[in-house]
Amino acid sequence: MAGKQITDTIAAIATPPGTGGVAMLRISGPQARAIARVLTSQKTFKPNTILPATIHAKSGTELDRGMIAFFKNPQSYTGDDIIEIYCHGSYFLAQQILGECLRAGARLAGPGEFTKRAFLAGKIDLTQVEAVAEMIAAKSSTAAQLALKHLEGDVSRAIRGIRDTLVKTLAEIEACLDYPDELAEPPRASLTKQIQRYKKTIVQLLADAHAGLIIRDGIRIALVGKTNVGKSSLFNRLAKASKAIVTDVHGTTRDYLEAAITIKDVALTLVDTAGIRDSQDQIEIMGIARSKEHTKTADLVLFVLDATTGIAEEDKKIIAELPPDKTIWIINKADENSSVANAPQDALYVSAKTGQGLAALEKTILKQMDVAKIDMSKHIYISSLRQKEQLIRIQEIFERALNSIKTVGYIDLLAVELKEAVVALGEITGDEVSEEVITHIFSNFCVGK
Ligand SMILES: Nc1nc2c(ncn2[C@@H]2O[C@H](COP(=O)(O)OP(=O)(O)OP(=O)(O)O)[C@@H](O)[C@H]2O)c(=O)[nH]1
Ligand SMILES: [Mg+2]
Repeated sequence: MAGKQITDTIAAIATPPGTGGVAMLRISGPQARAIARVLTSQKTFKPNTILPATIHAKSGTELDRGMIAFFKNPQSYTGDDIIEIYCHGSYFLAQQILGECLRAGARLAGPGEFTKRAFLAGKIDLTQVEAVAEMIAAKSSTAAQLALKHLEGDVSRAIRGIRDTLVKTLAEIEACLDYPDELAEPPRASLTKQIQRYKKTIVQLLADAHAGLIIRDGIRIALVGKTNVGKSSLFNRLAKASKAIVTDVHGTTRDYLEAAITIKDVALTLVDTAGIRDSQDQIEIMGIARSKEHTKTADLVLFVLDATTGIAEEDKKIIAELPPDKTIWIINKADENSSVANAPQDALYVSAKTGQGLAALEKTILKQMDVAKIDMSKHIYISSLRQKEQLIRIQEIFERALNSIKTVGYIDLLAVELKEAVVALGEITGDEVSEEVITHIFSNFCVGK
């Protein structure tokens, strides 16, 4: 896939739409410098140097005074010549300059096309391509840190390590198949050991992928319970904002509200829902239906009880519909009563009013999310569904290979299976990948990256 000759020059605005201090346009390809000469006062360019420049239209009309930078091939992001133009942060102005770039011979870049060129030039592999998208979309500092690990190639190193040795083993096996009389088959015991070791690495990567995906995407946590227990008060506390209306009137919350929050740098979405009770009010009934829907679809349910009422009949009806493996019991208003009969041992006593117990609640949430023990220095947390699915396939291939070793004449079967594993591993890093997969990955990118 790498090493394709690039002949056309692409251009795009790299900064987001809207108004900002500065906007940046990027031009990549053999014509980059020629286009910059047409549109700016700079005629010569020193690599890796930013220079002041007057930016003008092809007609000569001055558009802005900005800066221009040049990155010479192959030491640039894409591997081609790159020109970056920095102008004042009016999106209108940036679009006008982009129009001039196109008039001067550039083509509008597609989504992620700069990164695609970097991949095709062999500058980065496919896991790093995905890491670029992950970095741009990071919703918390932990997510950004994880993306950086992937960008630095921790996934690639692990996968390539397995693939490289597997290629050697495969070569040994194939040599035996070609010269059965001269070469002895590699002993079953050592083959078994090797594949078992690789399988273990894959199983570990899959086990940690759960936490990786949570770090990347966060989870949805719904506050659920009967009316007036303090769901909205807790929601406001955790969101550190007075978003939801709080009153002592039962049925205050009618619709659901969402807040993007972070707990210890892990991003999540908190959902406040309408209190569940028997109601005749048409609007409230619709709100309650939504609460029940959230109970089902949330990744985690915070079931809120009122310490001053204890477990009432209304609570019992809600309890019957709670998903037991993803529910945390919370007894709110613990400032008024710190013991509720028949509550589970692990129920958390909190107070939205005083803040009591909220630190413990945050800790429990992280524990339940499986991210309490994250250690990026020791583990690799894959956070791409594509990579995860591929790993599941590889695990299955290794399982088949381990069974094959036990059969008579195992060597032929093993050659086929190891070949399959080498290809599947190569698909993760992009060493072997179809155009279809590449198109799919880049379709999720933004233009200008
Ligand atoms: N003492 C005490 N009162 C609280 C606490 N949390 C909430 N309240 C009070 O309980 C009442 C109901 O609070 P909300 O947050 O509106 O309760 P809710 O569960 O969202 O109620 P609905 O929206 O009607 O379902 C308000 O008067 C709050 O001030 C708490 O921790 N301690
Ligand atoms: Mg409420």
